[in-house]
Amino acid sequence: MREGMKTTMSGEKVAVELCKGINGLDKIVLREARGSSAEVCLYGGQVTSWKNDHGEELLFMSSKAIFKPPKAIRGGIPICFPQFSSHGSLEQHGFARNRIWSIDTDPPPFPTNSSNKAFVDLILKPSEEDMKIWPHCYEFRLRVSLSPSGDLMLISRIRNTNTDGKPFSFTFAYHTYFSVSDISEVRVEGLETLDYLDNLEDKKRFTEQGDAITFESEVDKIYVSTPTKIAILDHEKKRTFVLRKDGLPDAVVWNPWDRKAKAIPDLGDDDYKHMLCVEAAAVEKPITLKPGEEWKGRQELCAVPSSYCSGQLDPQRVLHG
Ligand code: TA6
Repeated sequence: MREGMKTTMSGEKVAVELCKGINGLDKIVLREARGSSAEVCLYGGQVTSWKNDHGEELLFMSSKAIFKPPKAIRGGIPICFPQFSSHGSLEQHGFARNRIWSIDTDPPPFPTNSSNKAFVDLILKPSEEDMKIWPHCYEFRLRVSLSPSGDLMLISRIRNTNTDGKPFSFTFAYHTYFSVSDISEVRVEGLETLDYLDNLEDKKRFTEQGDAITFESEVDKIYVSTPTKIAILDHEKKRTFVLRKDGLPDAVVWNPWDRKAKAIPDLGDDDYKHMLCVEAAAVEKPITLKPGEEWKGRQELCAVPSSYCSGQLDPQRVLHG
């Protein structure tokens, strides 16, 4: 039996398994024959683990993450909807990550690679409580899939199902926490020379310098109109994460660094050294849907070996390969 694949009594390989996770929270485990896996918690519709075929965890999970509603799980890929950041009556990053999602037993036909069995379709609709704080009807369908080569894909489809003819607008992010060996030896390629809104400077607009981004202190930037591919290079691991995105024009880059990390109760004091958030997002220009209209936002993550010596890795090859 291949490592990582469970088999039923009849010897059938299990690519999708519903089971109990931390604190009894329902989770789905996706497994691929070569050994890669992913876990999706129904609470938050949140990917909480993504492992390669050597069983190495590729996403960061805080050492103090609280797997207990109503607190969002700090790590993996929280979903920020219907708003990114905090303004108005909604809580920071909206409420999708604080809700129990359901398995979608009747998903619309998704164009899918028929050989790929390791996927799950989830759905979130507003409760009566939600309608009080965000008075709109919607169907949020999320497909999480693991490719045979271990790539992780999230496709969100959000449809306005208002019957009162009213459009709604929202902002969105896949708040992805990448696991890195040492933040001071990580580079991000693909955001050079772009404009960004700096959350540490009252969201003032700046232009990024012309070289790869490196990290020596707290960073909290919303890059706008970004390319479809972004690379995150981990020196020590000789590993590059490639993030590909569609329908998500912006990218948020966040590391709290030491002082802010100490101020976040569900983040270990030293956790900042081993995490980097690079978030495919739609923030600068909210998305507006009329009743019946649907928006789709896709992100695909893969982890490739990289020979990381500054300047020796051809970013164009990584980004356009
Ligand atoms: O994505 C960056 C950010 O907006 C930061 O400003 C910081 O607040 C981070 O999200 C974490 O937010 P959370 O609500 O998950 O603690």
